[in-house]
Amino acid sequence: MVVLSQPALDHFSLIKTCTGPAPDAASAVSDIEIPEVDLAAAARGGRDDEVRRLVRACEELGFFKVVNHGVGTEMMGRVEAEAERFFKLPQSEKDTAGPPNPLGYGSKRIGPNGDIGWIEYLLLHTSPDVTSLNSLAAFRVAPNGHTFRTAVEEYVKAVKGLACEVLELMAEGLNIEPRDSLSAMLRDNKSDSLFRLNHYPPSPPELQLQLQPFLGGRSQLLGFGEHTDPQIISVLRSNDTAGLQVCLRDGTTWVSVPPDRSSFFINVGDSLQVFTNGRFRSVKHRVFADPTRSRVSMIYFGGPPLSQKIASMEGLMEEGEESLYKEFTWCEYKKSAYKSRLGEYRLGLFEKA
Ligand code: GA4
Repeated sequence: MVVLSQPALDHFSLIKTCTGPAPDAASAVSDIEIPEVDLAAAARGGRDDEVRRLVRACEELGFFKVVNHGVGTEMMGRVEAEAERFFKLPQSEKDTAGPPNPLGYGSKRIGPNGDIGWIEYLLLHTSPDVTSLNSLAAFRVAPNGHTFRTAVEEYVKAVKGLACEVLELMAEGLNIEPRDSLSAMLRDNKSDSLFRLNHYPPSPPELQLQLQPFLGGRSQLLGFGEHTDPQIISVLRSNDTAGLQVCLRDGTTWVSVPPDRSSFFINVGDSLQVFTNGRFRSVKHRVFADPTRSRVSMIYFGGPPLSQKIASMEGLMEEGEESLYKEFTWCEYKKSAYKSRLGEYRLGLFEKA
């Protein structure tokens, strides 16, 4: 029998939290197809079909996959490779780029309110004026700091362009004028957008053995607990390791998302739910770590400037339709999000009675 020392026991009680909900609390189903939007087809003449597909996906699931997007796979690979090199560094070196407050390097602790996951990550701001400040530590520690930083900058630029293209298709589908009403918030120099690199290490067999009583027959640790993203839109790309699950509108059925390293996955965020007065759904999602393989994901969170008013957009309200939400700014929502636990329904505080 393995006897755990005191630091190992502390570590163990922390990790016990990563066992997540009992497997029977919510059933994961994998036979539902993730909707797909083809950007090349949209550019070629199949625009109306793709726009319709996109709107339906945002209404029904708040999540879809984008294929034929034109972002170079080499560029994606470069960020992934540099991120892997960073995450392979000794813990003591990585720790000099943290703890996240909320930006920087983090391990196991997610956000400021006690959420734990089987994960380590780098969280960076993407605005031109602040990137240099908060990203410096991580890029200084990284073996190939300059290359890493350049790869991230190139990638973020490309993926921001993609997010804007998608937001413009959404505006078209919703008949919002002008077409750049949503994308302009990301293009704004003051846009409060983030970039996150996540590494979900495989869960070691010894640990799994110790955690068996808490895993309830499941072989996976919870990497990132269920939550919705507070921003407007999130653009995710991962390596070939599975783990991401999205929740259907019923709030209890989970769908496993088959990984696809050459495509992007789009999440509708809370702010977009409000802009569309609830028509588009902010999608609840979570990630399980794989027992044997590392998962690396990179996510761009497109957010508005801090002073931006988040309210239902005039153009898409039907006659007599009332706004479901009170008025608030992105700054107010962000502050409130950072006071919440990961899995909370954060928009609840801003709903009209
Ligand atoms: C979820 C989406 C993004 O990853 C994130 C997360 C943030 C963090 O990890 O610091 C939060 C989480 C996210 C929502 C509620 C708060 C803030 C952790 C947490 C408990 C970077 C974001 O913007 O909000």
